[in-house]
Amino acid sequence: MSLPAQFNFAEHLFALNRGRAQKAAYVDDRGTLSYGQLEERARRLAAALLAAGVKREDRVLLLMLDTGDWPVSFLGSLYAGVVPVAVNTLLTADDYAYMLANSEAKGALVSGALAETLVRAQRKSGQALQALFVSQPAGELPEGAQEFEAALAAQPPLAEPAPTAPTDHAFWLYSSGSTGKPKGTVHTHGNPWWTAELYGKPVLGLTENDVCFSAAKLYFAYGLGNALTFPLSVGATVLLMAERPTPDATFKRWTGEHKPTVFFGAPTGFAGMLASPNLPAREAVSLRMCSSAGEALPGELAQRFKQHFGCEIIDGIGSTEMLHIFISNRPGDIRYGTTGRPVEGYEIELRGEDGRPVPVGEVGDLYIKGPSTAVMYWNNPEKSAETFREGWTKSGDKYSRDADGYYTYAGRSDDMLKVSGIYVSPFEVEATLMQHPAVLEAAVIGKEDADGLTKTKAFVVRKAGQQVTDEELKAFVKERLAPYKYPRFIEFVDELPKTATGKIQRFRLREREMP
Ligand code: 3SK
Repeated sequence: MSLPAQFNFAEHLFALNRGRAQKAAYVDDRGTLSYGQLEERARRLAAALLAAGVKREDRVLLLMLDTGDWPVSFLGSLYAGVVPVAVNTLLTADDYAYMLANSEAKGALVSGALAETLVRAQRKSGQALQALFVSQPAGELPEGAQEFEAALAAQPPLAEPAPTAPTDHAFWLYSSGSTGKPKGTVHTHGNPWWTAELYGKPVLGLTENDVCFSAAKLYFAYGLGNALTFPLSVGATVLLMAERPTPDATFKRWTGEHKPTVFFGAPTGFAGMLASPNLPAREAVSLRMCSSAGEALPGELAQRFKQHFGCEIIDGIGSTEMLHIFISNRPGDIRYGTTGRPVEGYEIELRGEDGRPVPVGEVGDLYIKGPSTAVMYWNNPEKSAETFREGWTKSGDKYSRDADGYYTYAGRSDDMLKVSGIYVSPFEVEATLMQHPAVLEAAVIGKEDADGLTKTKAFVVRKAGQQVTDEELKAFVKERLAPYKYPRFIEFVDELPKTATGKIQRFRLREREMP
């Protein structure tokens, strides 16, 4: 398998689907976008970016809810050789200010509902934007902005794709770490193609008859593969949902007019759905397969799901750095409670503290080698060198492998927590709790719930004579950080366990929480 010297991923997808111009590529809450419309709109968007003064290789922030305008923006940027920086829609103006400055974005593509936050971020960052396109504006347009539809209508479709190479920068996603700022993870035009060839087609076996629906949004590497790269690589149809993937919102799509055949979720979501009184009957849905990633899927959960729907959940692990899944179970070959076996085309090593591979059955640090690896973290040589080592990528997860080659998750190597499939830094939450005037100290750990899924728990020491409730502290964190980062449980304690040198012993708090 190899790619030609000139390869533009957007043009590759458009060319593949030119025979399906009338077929639905995307169905969102507003209507249907056919393959023909997707290409035309994306090429108009490409022309509009260039006309506004954005140049090839410039970055543009893509801050949009999951609607048809998201793939138009992403593919249109790629077509023009402009590099979209796809960002999480749940973050704060401070987060976006950092991302605008770090990426030196020359433009932004934003949903109306998020435009006000973006404008605040732009002011904070001082980053000048040549193009600001607002999709579905909620009110008056910000100064200098164009309405998305008007920007598209004003330009004919760009005639030719940028003559990019497979190794040219195509797009960024941000990856978070336990300390420091998020890292701009740079992917090439070739990388998404590899994820489709190595995983989307051979492992999931997607075809043009599938209707794909991903609870993980398009700005996540997982969602981007599920709801763009894979379905468009086979000519399938994608259902998009702008709202939060609550059980009821998901059930509405499962049982609606365009019933998905393949659903992509995360364990917390599957647990929530199975616990819901509104869980649809097997006959009401058309699911033939589900995929799970983001956190390890407890085997019992997958079995209960299979009993109810008769449909397997294929658990795997991927990363923003590798772009998609590199170890996975296979349809018809599932070992519950494990993440499965390496996806063909990727090499996996588990290394001990001495850097050598560990024997079968022992836990080691997970390293991956494969053709979809990110080029680097932008402008961050130190973190790039820590993660991308001589062709191998350190994932930050610990795993063991059994004699049959199946891999089982054994926790994180760093302090990051994964809550509902999204990374949360305990240090960031602790630092925010300590900004509260009544808080002296705080320590945040992961705590397993009854389904075996990780939730955040904060231990808080109040200042002498000060009062504050757990609900007040939750609200305080929600106001200052992305709302999903707030601690689900708070326990007030008199003191935190510490070493002789005053370091908090989080492991003692974790031990206390063990059943
Ligand atoms: O969380 C995962 O396992 C994952 C899967 C696919 C792509 C990206 C990620 C982080």
